[in-house]
Amino acid sequence: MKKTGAQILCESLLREGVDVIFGILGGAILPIYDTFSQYPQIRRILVRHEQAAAHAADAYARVTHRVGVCVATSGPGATNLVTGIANAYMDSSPMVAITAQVGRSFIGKDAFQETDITGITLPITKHNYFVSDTTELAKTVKEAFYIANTRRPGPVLIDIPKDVQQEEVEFVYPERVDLAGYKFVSKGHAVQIKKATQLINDAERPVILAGRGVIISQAYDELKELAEKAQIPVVSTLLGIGAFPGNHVLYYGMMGMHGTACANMAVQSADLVVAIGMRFDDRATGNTEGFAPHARVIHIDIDPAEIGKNIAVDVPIVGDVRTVVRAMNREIRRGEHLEWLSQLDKWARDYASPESREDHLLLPQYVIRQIYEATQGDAIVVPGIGQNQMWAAQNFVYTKPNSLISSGGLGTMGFELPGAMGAKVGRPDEVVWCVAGDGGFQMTMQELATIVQEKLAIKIAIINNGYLGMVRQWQELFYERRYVDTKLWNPDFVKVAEAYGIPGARVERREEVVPAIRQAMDCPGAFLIDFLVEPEENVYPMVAPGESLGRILHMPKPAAAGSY
Ligand SMILES: Cc1ncc(C[n+]2csc(CCOP(=O)(O)OP(=O)(O)O)c2C)c(N)n1
Ligand SMILES: [Mg+2]
Repeated sequence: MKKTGAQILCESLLREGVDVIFGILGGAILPIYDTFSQYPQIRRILVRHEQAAAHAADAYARVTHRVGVCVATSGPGATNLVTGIANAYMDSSPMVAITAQVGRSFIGKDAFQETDITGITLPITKHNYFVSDTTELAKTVKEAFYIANTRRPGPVLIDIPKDVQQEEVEFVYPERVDLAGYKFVSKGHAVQIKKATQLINDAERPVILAGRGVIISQAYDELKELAEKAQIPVVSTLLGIGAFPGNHVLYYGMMGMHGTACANMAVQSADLVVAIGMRFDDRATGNTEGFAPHARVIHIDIDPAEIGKNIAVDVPIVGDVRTVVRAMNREIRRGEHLEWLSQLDKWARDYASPESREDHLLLPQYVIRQIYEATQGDAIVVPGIGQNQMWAAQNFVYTKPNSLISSGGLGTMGFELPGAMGAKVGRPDEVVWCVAGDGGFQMTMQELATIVQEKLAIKIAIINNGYLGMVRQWQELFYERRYVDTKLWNPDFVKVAEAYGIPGARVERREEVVPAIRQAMDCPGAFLIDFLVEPEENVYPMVAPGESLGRILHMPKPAAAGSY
């Protein structure tokens, strides 16, 4: 049967199981949007800026493990997606971005709103397509979805000229994809698995580094079995938070620049590092020269390009984390490591966070802690970038799998609000808390309109320190307190929310924190709380950039009894 390119796209999306798209339209994409009206099965979320469409699709993908779809018109619409696509690429999030292009006869003529978006996004997409032949469109969509969500997930862009959207051709949806050269192994090499299990069985001070790969492959049970059976302590990267229960006795927190002192000391003292689905990002490893100096390294990752990229590896295993760890568990002996674990427990006690230093102050750590207490961890937290993000990572206990959705690799301010939108659309039954920076919030706060229009009951906590806080912290520590352009004038965020029809509260004192969080939770719809926190509070512990993990700056004092 003959169909237009726009219909073929919609039919193909349906066959890929797409039930929601995030986007905003324009001239070149009008045929597609016009056709969307015939497909009410596909929910359209009308955003206010394309960056938000990409972040929302990205977060939707992270919470559902399905491909998130964003749509933009040609030219500025497409270029506005770029940051969001790069964000998804850095954090291995499966996404398909659909952009419109000017008609084929206009290409190369600097036509109105013509941009070479496939050229622009080449380094930040897993793959991209320019559809020059309408008969190729169905096959292209099939491949795009396959590529986006197999092997190491990532964004794929499809650029569709306006006249391709309008042209009628025969529609046949391919049954399968046939991509020569796109191969991957899930199983992991048996000999390597054997070597790894031997190292684990023989280790005295092993530590597991859990990354986002554990979450992507949903290897929660397998990781737990490995850790429990062999009694191996687990630390995680920022994006690995939620791979292992945050309240488990074997969990020692996040490693890296703002990781717990205990986690970093564990890595530095270990005789075996078992890195699972993580890529040794510099924020996680510190200076690679001094990284885990006494340890052999096992690295399990689906992407062979990650092996040996930043850290020399003794036993590489390329494969799907879940499949590999499952195979390893069959050969792992029961272990004990009593001495090692009691050493870690001692470090955890001695270097616990001294958040309670001054009880009368409104400290950001306290705010996050109270959000945790109020939700009991039964929530998805979507922070921004900077101090708020680190406090959200450190002070909320992520007991549920995949409950922290954060921009890690790109560190994109403004991710928080659209990210929370995508999370809520993907998991409508979950409580979603957006923990925003006052700076980052202003980068995408136009999306309050989308939240209202789409009736998304998101709870927003602005950690308002009046600063681009993390940058200010670096100025304080490394630029002799020269606060160049980090002080922010802010609007009254409660009034901003009110203008959009969202109720809110301003919190200036510690006693007001809990009642405000309660009020937000009791409110059936969206709610915004503006927490005016201590302006110059810093994130500790900290490993200064360029230092190795063992050199923990401002190691906090041992916690006073009865903190919080
Ligand atoms: C789009 C973007 N621009 C600039 C930066 C650099 N940057 C990192 S953290 C930060 C400050 C963030 O301020 P705010 O959102 O208020 O969060 P806070 O650190 O105060 O919690 C900046 C400017 C960034 N990460 N992203
Ligand atoms: Mg701030």
